Amino acid sequence: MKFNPQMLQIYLVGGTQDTHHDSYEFLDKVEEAMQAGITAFQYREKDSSTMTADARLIMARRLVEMGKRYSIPIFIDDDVEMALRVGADGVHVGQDDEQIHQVIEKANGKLMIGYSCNTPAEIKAANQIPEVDYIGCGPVFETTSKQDADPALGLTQLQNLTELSTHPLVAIGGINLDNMAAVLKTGVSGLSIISMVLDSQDITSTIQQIKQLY
Ligand code: TZP
Ligand code: MG
Repeated sequence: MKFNPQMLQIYLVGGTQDTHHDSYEFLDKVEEAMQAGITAFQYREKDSSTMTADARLIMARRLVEMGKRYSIPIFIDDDVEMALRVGADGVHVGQDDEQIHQVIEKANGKLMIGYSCNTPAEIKAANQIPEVDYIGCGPVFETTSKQDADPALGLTQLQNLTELSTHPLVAIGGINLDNMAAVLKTGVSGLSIISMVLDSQDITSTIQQIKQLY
C-alpha cells in the first residue's frame, strides 16, 4: 500500500496491554474501530504484556488479515522483521528503537515508515530522510498509556514542530474528545489515539465524533 497523509487522520494504536491482556476483547475492539472508520492501525504490544513471541506473531497476522478486509493499513511498532513476515503495510520506529537507517534498509521499499520525533533536532534530522513517510509526535498531553513517555509537549510546541517538519505529522498522547479539535488546529495531519478509543464505552460513537473533525 502506498502512503497517503489521509491515513493519519484517525490512527488507532494498541496492543493487548490496552485491553487488560485479553486478546479476544482486543480483536473485537479493533474490529469495531475498523468498521467505524479508523484510517490506520498500529499493533504495539509492549514488553509489559504477557504475550510470547509466537502469540504476538499470530495476533499480527490476524490484524493484517482484518486490515485487508477493511482496507485499513496495518503498522507494526518497532519490529521490522515481524512487519515483513506478516505482510504488514508499515513499521513504526521510535528514537530508542532499532536505528532508522537500518530499518529502512531492511524494509527495502516494502513497508511504509513511521518515525517518532518530539524535538526540533529530531524533526530536522528526519527531514533529511526521504524514506520516512510520517512523523509520530508526542506526548502532546500527559498519558497513562506509555510508561516511559517524555514530558508533554503542549499545543504550542506541537505547532512549532509541525511547522518545522517536511513530513506529515500525527499527534499522540492524551488526546480526547475535549482537546482533539485544538490538537488538529496545530496543523497536524491526524490524531493517533489509544485510550480514547480502546477505553470507550461506545467505540463507534467515539469514532463518529472524531470523523466530524475532518
Ligand atoms: N507515544 C507517545 S504517547 C503514547 C505513545 C504510544 C500513548 C498514547 O496513548 P493515549 O491513551 O492516547 O494517551
Ligand atoms: Mg518503540
